[in-house]
Order: sequence, then C-alpha cells, then structure tokens
Amino acid sequence: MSRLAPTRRRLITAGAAAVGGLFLPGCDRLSRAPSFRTFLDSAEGLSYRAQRLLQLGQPLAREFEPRFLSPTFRTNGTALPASPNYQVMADQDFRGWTLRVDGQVMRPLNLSLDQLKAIKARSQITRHDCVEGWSAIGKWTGTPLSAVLEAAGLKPDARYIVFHCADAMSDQPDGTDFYYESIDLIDAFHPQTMLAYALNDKPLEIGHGAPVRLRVERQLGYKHAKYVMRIEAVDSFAKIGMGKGGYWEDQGYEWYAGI
Ligand SMILES: Nc1nc2c(c(=O)[nH]1)N[C@H]1C(S)=C(S)[C@@H](COP(=O)(O)O)O[C@H]1N2
Ligand SMILES: [Mo]
Repeated sequence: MSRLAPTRRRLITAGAAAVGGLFLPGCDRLSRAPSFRTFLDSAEGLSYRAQRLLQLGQPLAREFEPRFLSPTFRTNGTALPASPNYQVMADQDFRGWTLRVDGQVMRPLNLSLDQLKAIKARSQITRHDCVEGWSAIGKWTGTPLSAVLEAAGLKPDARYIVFHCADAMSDQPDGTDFYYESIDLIDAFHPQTMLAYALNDKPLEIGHGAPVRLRVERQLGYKHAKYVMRIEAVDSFAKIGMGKGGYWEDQGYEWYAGI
C-alpha cells in the first residue's frame, strides 16, 4: 500500500471522529448521545461508519431542474395494499387516515393528512435509484420528517426511526409481516428527508404510496417506505420484524447500502 493511502482502519477512525463532530441542524446533540457513540464505536457499525464518512463530503442529494423530470415514474413493489382497512381509507380519499407517531417520544401524535401538511412543506426534484436497476427523477412535496419528530419530541434513548407500512408482504392481507423500514437519526433529521404526499405536483397515487411515503434521498429505493401508517422512535430494531431493520434487510439487503 502506498504511504499516502490511508489504511482502511485509519479512514474509518477518521470517519467516526468526523461523524462525532457532526453539524446537522436540529440534531447537534445526536453525536453526544451515549447510545449513538457506542454504536459508532462498535464493530457492527463498521460499514455504516464508512458510508457516513463518504457522505460527509456531499451532505445533500443532488436536486434537478424541472426539465430533467422523467416522463414516467414507474412503481415498484406493492402497487395496491391488499388490506381491507387500507382499501376503505383509499375509497374515502384517506380522510380517515392518521399518522401515528409513537415509541421513544415525549408527545405521541395522531396526525390527519391536513394536520401533517400544516406543519411545514418542502419540494425537491431528485433521482430515485432502485437496486433492480432503474432510476427516475421526480418532484416530491412533503413535510420534513425533522419537523414531525420535533413536534413529538424524541426521548434521549431514541436511536432509530421505524416506518410501519400498510402493505402486508404475505398472502394474508392483515397479517403481521407488513413492509417496514428504519433509518438512523442522521437521515431522520436530514433536510431532504420528508413524508411526501405529492409527486410531480399531484397527490400521491396509490401505486407510489398514498397517502404518504418516505423520501430519504441519499438512500436506495427500498428505504423509501410507501403507505406509511406509523412512525416509531426506538432504541433498537432487534425485535421488529426479523430484526434487521427492514423488510428487505430481513431478506438479506444491507440496512445501509448507500449509493
Ligand atoms: N410499503 C412499501 N414501500 C416500498 C416498497 C414496497 O413494496 N412496499 N418497495 C420499495 C422499493 S424496492 C422501491 S424501488 C420503491 C418504489 O417506489 P415507487 O413505487 O414509488 O416507484 O418503494 C419502496 N418502498
Ligand atoms: Mo427498489
């Protein structure tokens, strides 16, 4: 190895130190939270730290001008949740839908779509990358997740945010294996991370996750949970699903693969 090339170990240590000194608005206390430090220092945090190091140089996902919008934005995975509960809500234009925010929060919330929209809004034109080998550029409008989490107030033990979805992945539509995903607090408070309710200035279609889906722009497609019903702040996701942090993670995908 050349003398100039830092060793993997040194790079990773530098990454941990850099993440430790993080600067993100709304979560400057994050790096000092003891549980987060322990995770960063542990062996299981290794590829996670390496990915975070890479992202320090480019904190925002690229945003595009409208002329780059894809003429069509395909759907992938569930296109219509089979659950009768979901279909009743869809038939009523999601007037009966509420977003539950609970777990390690000071103030659990039940937000209607209108209440969610009233908190704050942001739009961004970004590129979605699916591991199956397709990409599409779309304009997303939604409520920054940070604003929702600030309204609920995270308790000191909160380490991850879990998104519980309306679509069951087995044949039983109201079974227990609903699609779910989880992200760390760096992504949760990232300025482009949002609960999106519109795509290309139109209310989100059912195929794209109506009424609300996650956009977590620096991550791969499967982390962008559609049909979000409940947001749970947790100190560990070991007991959720099969314990790997998401439906696809439980099938072997990386929790944080990066792009
Ligand atoms: N609830 C839920 N969310 C999901 C999925 C799913 O099947 N169910 N598929 C994921 C995958 S693999 C991708 S690429 C995107 C696709 O989003 P789109 O259908 O809006 O293109 O949603 C992600 N979120
Ligand atoms: Mo995907």
